[in-house]
Amino acid sequence: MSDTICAIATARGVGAISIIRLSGPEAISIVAKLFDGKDLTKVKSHTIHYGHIINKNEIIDEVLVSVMKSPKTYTTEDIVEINTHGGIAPTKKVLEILLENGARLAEPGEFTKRAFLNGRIDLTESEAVENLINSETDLERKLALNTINGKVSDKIKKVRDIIIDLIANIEVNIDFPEYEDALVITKNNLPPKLEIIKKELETLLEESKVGEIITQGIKVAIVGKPNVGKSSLLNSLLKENKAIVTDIAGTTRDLVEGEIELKGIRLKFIDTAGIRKTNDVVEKIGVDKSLEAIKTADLVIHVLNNNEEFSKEDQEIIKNLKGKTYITYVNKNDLPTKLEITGNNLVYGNTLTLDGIDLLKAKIIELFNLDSINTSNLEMVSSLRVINLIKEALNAINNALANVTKDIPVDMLAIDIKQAWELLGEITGETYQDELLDTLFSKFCLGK
Ligand SMILES: Nc1nc2c(ncn2[C@@H]2O[C@H](COP(=O)(O)OP(=O)(O)OP(=O)(O)O)[C@@H](O)[C@H]2O)c(=O)[nH]1
Ligand SMILES: [Mg+2]
Repeated sequence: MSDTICAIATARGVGAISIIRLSGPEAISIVAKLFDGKDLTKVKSHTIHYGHIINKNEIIDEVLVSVMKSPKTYTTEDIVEINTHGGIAPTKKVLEILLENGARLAEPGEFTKRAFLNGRIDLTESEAVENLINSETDLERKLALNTINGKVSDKIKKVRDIIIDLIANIEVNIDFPEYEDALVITKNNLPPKLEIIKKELETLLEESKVGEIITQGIKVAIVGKPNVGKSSLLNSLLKENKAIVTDIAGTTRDLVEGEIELKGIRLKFIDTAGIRKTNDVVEKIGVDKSLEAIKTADLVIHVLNNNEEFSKEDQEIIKNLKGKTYITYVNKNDLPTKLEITGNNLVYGNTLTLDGIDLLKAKIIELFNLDSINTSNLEMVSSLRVINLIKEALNAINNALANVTKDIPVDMLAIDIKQAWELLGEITGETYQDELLDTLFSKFCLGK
C-alpha cells in the first residue's frame, strides 16, 4: 500500500463544507505543494491550518487543512483532510488537482480497507463502519457503534479461544502422549466440551435475531381479498394517503410500500393487490406479487371484512399463510358484524375512527418481543455474512458431536473442531480471501 489515495468524503451536492480526504505516504507532501499557508510538511500531527489551494498561480478555494500523521489515524497512514467550500465545482476542482499531483482516486471503502489491512480494526468492525453510516434508527446507530468498538468481535474471540484450547489439548495428547500434566481428551470428556461451544454459538445466533430486526427491520405484508380495506389500513398506519383507496374491488395492482418506526424498529409495510381468481392480465400479475410478498414477509397482516361472511377466498388465503407469523385483522368493525372467526392474534378495528391501530401495533410488539430489546446492551451479531459463518461453525461442531458416538478417533474429530475455529476466524478477518474483501468493501461509500 505504497500509493496515496484520495476521495471526496462528504455527500455530493451543495452544502457549506466538503471534505476531501487523502491517505498514504505522500498525503502531506502532495497537499503541501498546492497549499498557500503554513508549510504542511513541518506542522505537528493533528493540527488544522487555514490557507488557499493554489494551482498554477490560480486560487482554487479558501480552505482549512487537517494534518494527521501516522500511526494514530483512521487508516494508520498519514491522512490529510481538506475542508473546501461545499458544492460541486470547488470540490471537484480540488479533487482533480490532487489527482494530477500524484494521488489516486480511492475505491469505495478503501480507507476502511486500509484500516483493516493495517491491523487497526478487524473485519466485523469494518463492516459496522458502513452500517453506522447507513443507520437510520437510533438502535441501528447504537448497535453499529458497539460493533465498531469491538463488542461483537470480543464475543466471537471468546468462543474461538475456547475452541483453540480444546484443539491444543487434543494435539498435545497426540504429539506428546508422555506429557502427563495435559488433560487427556477422550470420547467421554469431549462431548461436554463440545456442548459448551455449541451452546455459545447457539446463544450468538439467538441474540442475532434481535440484531437482524434492528438492522433489517420487519417486513410486514398486508394481504386479503379485494376491497376489505388493505390500502386504507396501510394509509392509517403511515398516517398518509400513500395508496389509492376506492370502493372498486381490485384497486391496488402493484405493491405499495411505506415505513414507520415502532419501539425503534423499522416496520416495512407492503400493501398488496387483493387476492382473488381473475382473468384480468394486470390484476393477475398483482395477485402473484401478493403471494410472493407473503413468502418473503417476516409478518403477514391478513385483513378481513367484519361486514362480510367468511368465504372460500379467505380460506384460500389462509392456506398460503401456513408456517408464517400472521395477524388476522378484522376491518370495518364500524359496520354490522357478519363475520364469524376465532383464532390467535385476532385484532378488530376500522380505518374510519382508527380503532384497532394501536391494538395492531401492540400485537406486533408482542409477537416480536420488541419491548424486551435492551437498548443499553446492544452487542449482538447482525450481519448476514457473520450469521452464516456462525451457522456453518455450529454445523461443524454438531458434526463432531455426532461422530463422537461412531468409531472415529479423537484426532479425526479435531478436523471438524478446527474447521469451526477457522470459520469463526473469517468473521473477524483473522483468515480471509481477497475476494471477500473486494465484495465487502465495494459496498462502502466513496471516501470511507
Ligand atoms: N365502513 C368502512 N369502510 C372502509 C373501512 N376501511 C376501508 N373502507 C372502505 O372500503 C373500500 C375499499 O378500501 P381499500 O382500502 O381500497 O380496500 P383494499 O383492500 O385495498 O382493496 P383492493 O386494493 O381492491 O384489494 C373503500 O371504499 C374504503 O373507503 C372501514 O374500516 N370501515
Ligand atoms: Mg388496495
